[in-house]
Amino acid sequence: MKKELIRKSKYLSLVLRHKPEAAGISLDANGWAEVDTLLRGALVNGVNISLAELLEIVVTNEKQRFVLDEDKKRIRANQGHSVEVDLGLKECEPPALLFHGTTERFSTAILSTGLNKMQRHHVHLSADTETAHKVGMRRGKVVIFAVDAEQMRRDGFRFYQSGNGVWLADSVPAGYLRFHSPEDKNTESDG
Ligand code: HQG
Repeated sequence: MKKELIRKSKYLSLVLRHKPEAAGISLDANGWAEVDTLLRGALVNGVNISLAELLEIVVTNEKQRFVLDEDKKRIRANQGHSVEVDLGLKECEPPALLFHGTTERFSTAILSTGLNKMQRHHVHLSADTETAHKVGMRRGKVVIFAVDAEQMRRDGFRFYQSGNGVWLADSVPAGYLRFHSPEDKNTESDG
């Protein structure tokens, strides 16, 4: 994606996940914003996004962060919110192992209190270590945890999948975590 579009995409993430007020708008209970209102609000706040650019961002975003409704009049973020919205996520059965990438400096805390959702609605997990690695890299030296999703399910924990395929959980207690070393046998991506 072009640099300029990436900048606009980041702004849309900010507005649609965390700070709708940055574009002078509010989201409905399910996280939707009217496209017209959003683009007008963004412009007033100094960010000029054309309708064509917005559509291009939705289609080409490498993580499919945004989705339009059927008549393309409303847009929302698929996941990652800190503002209170109900995405209507359905419970799904995860693969036996899921992964979480983070940074070394958080690992002691994580091993003692488990994975917590922090500012977001859920703990974010992936089915492959490659994605976990990318997520962890954002913060420094990467550490990947393997999550025993199979045992968690048996113990009654719920999992959800966002519209763009991110696995979500309310929390992961430390007992279901172990360090994943690159030599370990992996699922899909390395297999
Ligand atoms: C850590 C991006 C200390 C957790 C990414 C993470 C992802 C703890 C940070 C998506 C902890 C929260 C989500 C504990 C968790 N003690 N630290 N007990 N429990 N943490 O950004 O998973 O580009 O909210 O390990 O690519 O890093 O925005 O979560 O490091 O998919 O679409 O607390 O955000 O996607 O950070 O990233 P985040 P995340 P987008």
